[in-house]
Amino acid sequence: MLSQGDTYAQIRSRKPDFSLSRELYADPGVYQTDLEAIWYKEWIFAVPACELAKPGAYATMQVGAYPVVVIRGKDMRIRAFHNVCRHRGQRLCAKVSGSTTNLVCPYHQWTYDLEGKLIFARDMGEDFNPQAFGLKKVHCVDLSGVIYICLAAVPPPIADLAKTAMTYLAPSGLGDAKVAFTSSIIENGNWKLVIENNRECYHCGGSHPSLCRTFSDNPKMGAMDGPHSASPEILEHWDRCEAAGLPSRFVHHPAFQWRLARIPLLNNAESYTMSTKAAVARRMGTMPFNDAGSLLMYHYPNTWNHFLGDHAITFRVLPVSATQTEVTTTWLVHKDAVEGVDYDLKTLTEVWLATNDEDRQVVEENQKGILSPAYEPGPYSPIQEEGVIQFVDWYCTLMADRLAPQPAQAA
Ligand code: 3BY
Ligand code: FES
Ligand code: FE
Repeated sequence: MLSQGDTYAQIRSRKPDFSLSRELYADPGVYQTDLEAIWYKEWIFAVPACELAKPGAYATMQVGAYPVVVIRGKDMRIRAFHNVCRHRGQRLCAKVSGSTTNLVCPYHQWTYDLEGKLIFARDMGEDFNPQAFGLKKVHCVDLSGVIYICLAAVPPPIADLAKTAMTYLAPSGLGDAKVAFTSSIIENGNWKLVIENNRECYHCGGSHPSLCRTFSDNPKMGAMDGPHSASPEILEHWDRCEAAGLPSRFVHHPAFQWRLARIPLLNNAESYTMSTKAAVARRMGTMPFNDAGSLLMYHYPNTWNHFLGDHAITFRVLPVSATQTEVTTTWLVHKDAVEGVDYDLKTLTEVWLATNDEDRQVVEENQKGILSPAYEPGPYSPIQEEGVIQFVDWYCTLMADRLAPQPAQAA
């Protein structure tokens, strides 16, 4: 098991533009360091806001060692708390999601309101001060319809992403959306292999027959160089969309922690369906035409998203162990769209359910090969895997910064 110092040494000695060492993808000590240096410090995508439609609606998630509950208050604000009772530490909500008027601990029924205030604790004596035992808060922001949480005491800046999300996501109508379907799977692979796999389409032709009906595997769809340097078809798409009021141009964080861009689908496809036509008749937001493509948004370490004219899909990645990762996919449609009338659930979900399963298989086989003593890091394709190079660079730079030995303080 690698210490933080050993992990730092592995990061420092990695060969640029090559895949990482086996330890960085599999060692339990590295996994622990990933949790502490990244997962407990960065903003993490939690849920689409519309999943918590009414006051009292909640969703739980596990970020490393931390159980978290995200809940909508009576004031309609969404907040996040450590999902841990302040009495003797029971996990408060065991369910993945639900709805409640107050958060009642199942052990001795200490009761918290939706703002986390302790409002009932039986027989605690005269001196007991309930105000001192409210739920512990977790930072929580609503980025124009997607909820992010951060476990750090002082979270990293999010203002730039919040501003970009406000303009880019507005036409997608997330404020008037509802959840049509959720799928949660465990992939037997390290979280970094899951993200790496998502950041390239080198594997798409060989793995994703149904996605490839509508999603171009042109590497420039996933990793553009800038707002003016994409391929001609993308530039043309941006011009057309922006003329119609849809922010579309490639925009990214300076170290590529996040990126948004609206890409065209193949042959003017409308949606990720087998037929290439829209899956949902009741459209979302204010998209001016059916073939506006997909607004791609990723944010490291844990999400990628597709926002289309007829539906949206969010993906949430959470690490479970050094070699296990949970991937939760949520399909959103207009809140007034009626299943069986405006959309058929199979038509809506089949392409990405298949794609996720195909990605699970490649990630699992990737992990198995990496576990072999014969594995050695191999070169990424500069043409096809620019997005992977960007992700691995982001990861290594951040880890190196956070793990660097601190200079000794002068006495
Ligand atoms: O979800 C994405 O962003 C796509 C789909 C397949 C690979 N990736 C670039
Ligand atoms: Fe929650 Fe006792 S542990 S009420
Ligand atoms: Fe894939």
